[in-house]
Amino acid sequence: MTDATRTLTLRDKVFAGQRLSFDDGVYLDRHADLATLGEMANFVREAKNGNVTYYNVNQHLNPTNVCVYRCNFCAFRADLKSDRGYVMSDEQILERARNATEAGATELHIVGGLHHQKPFAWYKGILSLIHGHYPDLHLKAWTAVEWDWFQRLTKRPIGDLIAEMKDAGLGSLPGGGAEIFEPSVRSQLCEHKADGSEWLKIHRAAHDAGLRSNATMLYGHIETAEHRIDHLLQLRTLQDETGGFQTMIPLAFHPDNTRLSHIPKPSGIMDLRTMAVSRIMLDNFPHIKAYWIMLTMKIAQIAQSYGADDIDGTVVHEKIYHEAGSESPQELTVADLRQLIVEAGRDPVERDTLYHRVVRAPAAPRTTGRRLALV
Ligand code: V47
Ligand code: SF4
Repeated sequence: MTDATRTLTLRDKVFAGQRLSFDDGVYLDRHADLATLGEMANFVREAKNGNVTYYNVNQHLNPTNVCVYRCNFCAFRADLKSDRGYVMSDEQILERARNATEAGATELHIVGGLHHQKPFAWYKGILSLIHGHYPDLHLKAWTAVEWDWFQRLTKRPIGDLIAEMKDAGLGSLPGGGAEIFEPSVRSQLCEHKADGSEWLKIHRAAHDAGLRSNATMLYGHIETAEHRIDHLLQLRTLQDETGGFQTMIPLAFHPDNTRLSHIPKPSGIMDLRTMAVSRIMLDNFPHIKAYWIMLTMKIAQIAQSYGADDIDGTVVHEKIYHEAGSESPQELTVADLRQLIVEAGRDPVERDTLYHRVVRAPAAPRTTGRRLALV
C-alpha cells in the first residue's frame, strides 16, 4: 500500500468513528500529510465541540520554585540555597488570590517545585488559606509529581491525601508532570520523580474521588513517534476506565536555559501534527487544548483547525515557559483571547474549569464583567 492509500484508509476509519490502533497512530504520526491529518482532527473536533473554542479567565500561582528534582528540561526550578530560589509568604499568596478574584478569574492554577523543607501541611495550608478567603475561586492544584511527593513525605495513601486536600478546597488536578511515560525516555528527562505508572495511578485516584483532571505530553525533545503514541494510548486506556479526564494539552519543549538547550525547539509543523494526532487518537477525551503561552498566539490560532477546541486562559503570572524562553506575552486580556478565536473562524465561549459556560454581566472591571452564573 502506498503512503497516500494507507492514510486514506485511516481517514475512512476516523470518519466512520472507528478507533485507531498503536500501529495506525505511529503510521499517521510518521507519514500522513499535514492536510489530511488536519482534516481528520478537525472532523473529530467539530463532532465533539462544533464550532466553539473555549477559553477561561484564570491566573497561575507558583508558590515556590525550589525543587528537590532536577528535570533536564526544566528552567523553572532552583536549588535550595540559590539566589533565584523563592518561597511565597501567606500574604503574597493571598494578595495574588485577591488580585485574581478582582480581575474576574474563575480559576487559580497552582503548581510549583517540591521544596526540600516544606511539609505536606504547607501545601495543604495554601489551599485552605485561599479557599477560606475566596471560596468561589476554583483551585486546580498540584501535578501528579507533587502528589507523589506528598505520598513520599507523609507515607500515607493517595486517596487520603486527596480527600484532605478536597476538604481544604481542592477543585481539580492539572495535567503537568506527565512528560513521556516510556521509561527509557523518562529516565533521561527526569530520572527520580514519579514514573508513568505512578502518574496514571494518581489521576485514577483523583477520578475515583470524583475529581476531574487534565493530561499533558511533553514533545519535541528526545522522544520518537512510538513514544508519543504509547503515551497517548496509556491515557486513552485510563480514560476508558474512569472518564475523568477533561482536556489533553500537548506541550512543546522549550529548550532555553535547560540542560537540553542543544535541542532545537519543535517546529510549527510539528506542533500542528502533534495536536492533530492527539485529537485523532484520544477519541474519548472531550477537549484538546492549544496552550497559547507555549505555542505562540499564531500557532494557537491555526491549531483550532488541527483539533484544538480550547486555548487556555488569561494566565497572567506564568513562569515555567517564560524561564525556558517563551516569547509569548505574560498575559492576554479577554478581548485578546476572543479576537484570537474569532479570527480563527470559531465561536469564543468562556468556560469555568469544569467546562460550564460562564455568563457575565455586560459592563465590567478589567475583563468582560462580573460573573453572574454558570450554565
Ligand atoms: O509538568 C516544564 C512542562 C508542565 C518545560 O492542566 C516544560 O490545564 C516545555 O502542565 N518546555 C507544566 N515544557 C505546565 C502544565 C500545564 C500548562 C497549562 C495548562 C495545564 C492544565 C497544565 O510544563 C510540566 C512540564 O511537563 N515543562 N518545563 C520546558 N522547558
Ligand atoms: Fe521540579 Fe517540576 Fe522542574 Fe521537575 S519539572 S525540576 S519536578 S519544578
